[in-house]
Amino acid sequence: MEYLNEVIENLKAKNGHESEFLQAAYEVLTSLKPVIDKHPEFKNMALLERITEPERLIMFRVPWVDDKGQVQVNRGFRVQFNGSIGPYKGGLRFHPSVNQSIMKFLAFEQCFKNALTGLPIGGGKGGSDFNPKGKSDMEIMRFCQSFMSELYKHIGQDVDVPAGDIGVGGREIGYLFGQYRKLRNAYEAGVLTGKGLEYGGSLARTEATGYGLIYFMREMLKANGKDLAGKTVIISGSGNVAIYACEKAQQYGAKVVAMSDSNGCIYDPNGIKLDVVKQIKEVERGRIKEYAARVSGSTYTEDVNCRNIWKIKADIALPCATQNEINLEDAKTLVANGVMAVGEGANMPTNIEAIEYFLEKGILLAPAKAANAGGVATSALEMSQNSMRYSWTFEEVDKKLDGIMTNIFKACEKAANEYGLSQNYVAGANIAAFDKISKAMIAQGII
Ligand code: NDP
Ligand code: 2IT
Repeated sequence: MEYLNEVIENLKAKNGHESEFLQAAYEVLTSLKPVIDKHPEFKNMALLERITEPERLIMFRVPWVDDKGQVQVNRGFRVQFNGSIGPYKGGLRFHPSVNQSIMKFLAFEQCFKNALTGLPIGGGKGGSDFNPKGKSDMEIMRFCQSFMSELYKHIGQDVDVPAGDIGVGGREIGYLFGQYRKLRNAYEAGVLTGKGLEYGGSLARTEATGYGLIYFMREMLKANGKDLAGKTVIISGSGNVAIYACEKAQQYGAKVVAMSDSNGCIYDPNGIKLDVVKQIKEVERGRIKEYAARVSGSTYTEDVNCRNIWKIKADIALPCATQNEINLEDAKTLVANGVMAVGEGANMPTNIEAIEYFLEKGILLAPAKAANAGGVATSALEMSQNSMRYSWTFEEVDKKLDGIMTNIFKACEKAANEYGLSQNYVAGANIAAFDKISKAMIAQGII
């Protein structure tokens, strides 16, 4: 314990201003306590110091010209956190809140998530404080081209493979890939994932994170004698993860009654009409508010912090928007309203106090790095298909995804049980992932 405390204190001293990164590291490190206690040799290897320090962090200027001819400057990042089990792999986030702390927390989490997939991918993350909202297509394209003009020096299909995240979807990946191809003068399809189906993308990658979340939830519920059929579900966000989590939950017979965006949330007691949400979000790039105007019987509540959604009574809550969207107060409201399971589609959506509260109350909590790993796992399947110059059918990819999510659940359950922490899948995920990364790092020496 002494070593663990020492590492945590040093991390705080070194990264005092990086609250999200410290939060992610603290959650992982504290849950590794029983493992560290069993391995005093880790201290001499400075294993925990190395696992919490990125191998490389790149920060760069992204200048671009807007539609009015005005020059704009944003900040770009790529954090290459741990490459011991494969090329760095992780998404790009375009959101005004992006900073070094958020990039480092996401890259750190990604290492553990990617280890859980069982596929050969290391952990990284990148992005920019660029705000895509309200920008024209041409502005998005010019920004992506400028971003890639620097990023291309640091990535490659065997080096580092970015993909999408908040604010980066199929359109952005297309512009980024085009610029990479032009600069490299080579068709290296495996350098980015989440590509369009016409140029090397994988079937089911769009659906993968949301579907994977529900496959994980299905397994977690099954292990505890429950299932999804007939359950009432609330889902925060209405982006890529939220939409496909909703689709799969509905296929399993659950009733999704609420979704949201950063302006507010919709409530539809008759069950969300997903085709309407898809039209608003995927086609029109509009606001979720529109839903209430189009579907009778539904209501919309304006809410800047997006917390109102957690006041709606449900059996299952799926936070699929952003980090720290569930705090202790939200957790108490959810539990008081009878929630029985929480599935993290977003990265680190539940803060530390809320996690502790859920676990204390016996709520089944599916932790992000396990439950949302279906996206990156399918990205790795996209890389495999690119290497083979071949593509699998939707059913083939979806079946592999289902198998991967089932295995991830089993690995979390097994690791938790091994340390007498049954039903604590948060600790189980951290321990199972650490086991793989630490072994790979030790085998490769002090690097
Ligand atoms: P999208 O950009 O497609 O959608 C994001 C959704 O969350 C939007 O509805 C957005 O609302 C809302 N949102 C974003 N930021 C905030 C905020 N600060 N406050 C309130 N609402 C917010 O992103 P994804 O669906 O891809 O990502 C959602 C989450 O899932 C993120 O945490 C991401 O890291 C995680 N994730 C994504 C994966 C993927 O494959 N895409 C894989 C694994 C995890 P608005 O439009 O109003 O901003
Ligand atoms: O957080 C994540 O796992 C992602 N945004 C997906 C990363 C990827 O490389 O597909």
